[in-house]
Amino acid sequence: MKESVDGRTPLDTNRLRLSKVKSTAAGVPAAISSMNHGIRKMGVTRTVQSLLMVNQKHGFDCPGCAWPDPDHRTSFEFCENGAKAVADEAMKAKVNASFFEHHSVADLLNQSDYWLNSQGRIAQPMILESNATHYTPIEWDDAFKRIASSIESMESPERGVYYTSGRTSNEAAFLYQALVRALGTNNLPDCSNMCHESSGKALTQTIGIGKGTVHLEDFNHSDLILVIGQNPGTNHPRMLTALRDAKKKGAKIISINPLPETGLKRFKHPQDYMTGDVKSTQLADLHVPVRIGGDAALLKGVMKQLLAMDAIDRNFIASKTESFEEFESALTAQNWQQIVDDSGIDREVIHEVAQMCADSKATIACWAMGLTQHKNGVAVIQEVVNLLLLGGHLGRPGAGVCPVRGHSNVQGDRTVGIWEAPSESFLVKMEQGLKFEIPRKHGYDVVHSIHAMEKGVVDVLICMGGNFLSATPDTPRTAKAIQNVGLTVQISTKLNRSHLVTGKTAMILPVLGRTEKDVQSTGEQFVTVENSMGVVHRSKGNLKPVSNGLISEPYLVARLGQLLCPDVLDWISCTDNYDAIRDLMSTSLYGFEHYNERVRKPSGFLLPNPPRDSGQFSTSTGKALFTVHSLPNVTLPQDRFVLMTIRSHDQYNTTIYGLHDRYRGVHGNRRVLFMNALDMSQYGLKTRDVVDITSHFQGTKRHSKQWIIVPYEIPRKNLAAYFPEANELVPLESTAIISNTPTSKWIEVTLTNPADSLEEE
Ligand SMILES: Nc1nc2c(c(=O)[nH]1)N[C@H]1C(S)=C(S)[C@@H](COP(=O)(O)OP(=O)(O)OC[C@H]3O[C@@H](n4cnc5c(=O)[nH]c(N)nc54)[C@H](O)[C@@H]3O)O[C@H]1N2
Ligand SMILES: Nc1nc2c(c(=O)[nH]1)N[C@H]1C(S)=C(S)[C@@H](COP(=O)(O)OP(=O)(O)OC[C@H]3O[C@@H](n4cnc5c(=O)[nH]c(N)nc54)[C@H](O)[C@@H]3O)O[C@H]1N2
Ligand SMILES: [Mo]
Repeated sequence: MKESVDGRTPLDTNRLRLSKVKSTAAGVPAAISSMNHGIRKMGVTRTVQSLLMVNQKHGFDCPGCAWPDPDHRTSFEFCENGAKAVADEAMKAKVNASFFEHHSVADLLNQSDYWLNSQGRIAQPMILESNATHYTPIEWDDAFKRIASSIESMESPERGVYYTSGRTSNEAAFLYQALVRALGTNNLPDCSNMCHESSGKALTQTIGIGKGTVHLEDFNHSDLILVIGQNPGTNHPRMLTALRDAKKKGAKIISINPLPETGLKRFKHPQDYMTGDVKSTQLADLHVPVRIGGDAALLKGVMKQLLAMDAIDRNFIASKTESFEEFESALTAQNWQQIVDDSGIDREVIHEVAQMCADSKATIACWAMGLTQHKNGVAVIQEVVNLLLLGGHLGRPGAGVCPVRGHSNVQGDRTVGIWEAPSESFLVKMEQGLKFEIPRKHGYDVVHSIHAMEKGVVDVLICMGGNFLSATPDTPRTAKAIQNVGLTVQISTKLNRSHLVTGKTAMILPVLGRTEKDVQSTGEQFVTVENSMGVVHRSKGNLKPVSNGLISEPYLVARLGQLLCPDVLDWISCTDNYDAIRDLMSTSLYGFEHYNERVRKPSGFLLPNPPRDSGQFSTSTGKALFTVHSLPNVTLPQDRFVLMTIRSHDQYNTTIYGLHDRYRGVHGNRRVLFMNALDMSQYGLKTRDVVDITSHFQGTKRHSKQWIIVPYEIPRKNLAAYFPEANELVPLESTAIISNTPTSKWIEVTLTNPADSLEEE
């Protein structure tokens, strides 16, 4: 079992090719790569048809990431990796009854994640009966009846768990949470629990809203942009355009990252070649190679220096914030040596950062998983808030916090109710709209759900998208936990490992993707999504669905609702015309008044955001809060390293598009372990040596075999490997304080070479 749950690619060291790390992102290779992916997977016509509609006002929202669209759009409003996401969704539907007839689940488990995804779209609903070796077809009606009867026979509603991944539209997510709450539980874990949960928690406590406060236009008015723990060249390529434009208007950029990520060095917009402009733009003015987990120390250093220089906005602090005195005295007591040791950054560089902060009248701080997936994820983000508060950089044009979201609608899903720990005021409003009583007890998040499955107290797991098994930590253990569940249902577009490691009975229910036409009884529908900056807008697919066997996510939820709780909503007429769902959202959600009307504006509308709109903070005192946190313990025992799990350029989370990581110069193999060359020489390791990794957490060990060493510019004692292959090393109990996010960027490990470990056994 252990060998087959981790999605490994075959360890063939000969297939690994190493090339020079790229210094410029995008450019011609990116344009070629996106066209090639498209044409190979969906043919020329669909490539042109689909790519010209990505992120257009009347087109569909790119399923790639949550980066917003500019008001004045070109006809190429997509990036290389967005194009890959589109091509991947628009692939032919070949995963059908005959596919499953030819491949048993056991056979499929021996295939890599890359192979599974490349088989094409799932064409029809399938069921894996208890003890069966193969999936067999099931009619939609029967599938709904079987699910409803499993849910109805549960002893209590809490024995059902309902996961959501962040591609789900607002309409589908809203109906889904209504159904789950009507069933009597708040068990609504989502991918956000593993992603920006730390950001939401950190910001709600300090500035009164769990979202970013900047708009795309702010980038054009900023003096300084900090990009912390984020790799936009790969994960948010369109952000590079915003950074380039900001640069042209005079902004400075600082990148804070253990790795010198290519996208932050130089950037070339592929479109510029058409206008004869061949120059690339240098992006980061300063790269600060902080140690993994060293950001809190670094930020404290910068703030200590700003205090020493008296480069702070005392008016803002006095009128808009509280708890500054406690903050100031704690920072004064913090010693410099620990700051330098823990961050791995010299005082001169810290001064340089502080000077750039002091010179800026408008600073934006962007971040992503490099901050959130740490034990102190919430605290370190609150240090970012402290830094901005010191200079008054909230509620001012060109300034603010910018957590850069991942999945294209992860922020919207939370706004409309995918939330396992909803606030009282949120539920009161929801009850006003839905007109039924909602339970108050908080539900399971992702990690709690796995614990519950492990304990055997979950009968039904339904996943609205995503890949629960591979995205979550501790893979072999999570696999076992899932196998305790009675029925697991995956609502999916593409084949993944969660279809193969299942509950006693399992179903795959295939749905329409973002790019496809959604026709209901009253005609073609559109859905709505919210981007990373709180803009809500329409998304409408234009491609012919890849199979007649597909239904839409909202309709799927409505069919279940009709069977399980027909009295609470008129489920089916809601989905005849999605305007009815949106009318319901208008009365059930704050800020959604006249939703149908406002969302029809070509660029959508902005949700309320008090810090941005009026410089107000909706905290209990109406002021933004300075917070004090002690530094996390980042000292490593001798011979231990810290491992971060990161994304390659050819993947979308657990979906592996290819085996290359072009910018980092790694080709043909994903089982690589990036290591500092000095550490390699200290431990007698050479390039392409193969090692086994053991992670250590509170006396427990987890093992992962066969990783190929690749020398890389990474701080000493720091290592990096790709997610999801490395997830078997992430301990389920190792989570962030308050947000409970798995610490996927801080895994303490030792390395052994396979020959030694054989001797040990
Ligand atoms: N093409 C593509 N686009 C995507 C995704 C994808 O998989 N593929 N995933 C989407 C999703 S869901 C998300 S959440 C985002 C993720 O976007 P990112 O957060 O950019 O993704 P990661 O690869 O996890 O990269 C984290 C970065 O943090 C750095 N880092 C790690 N530890 C630390 C630390 O302790 N301190 C600092 N300062 N830096 C650190 C790493 O070197 C790396 O550059 O991207 C979204 N967009
Ligand atoms: N070690 C480690 N673990 C991590 C991370 C990390 O950095 N390191 N990152 C975490 C983060 S930030 C996130 S967001 C999670 C991601 O966790 P998930 O969101 O659960 O995972 P994805 O890989 O994005 O899900 C891919 C699957 O979604 C389905 N899918 C795609 N589009 C659609 C659609 O339109 N509708 C439906 N119904 N299904 C669709 C396809 O079947 C595809 O196989 O992983 C987390 N796990
Ligand atoms: Mo994410």
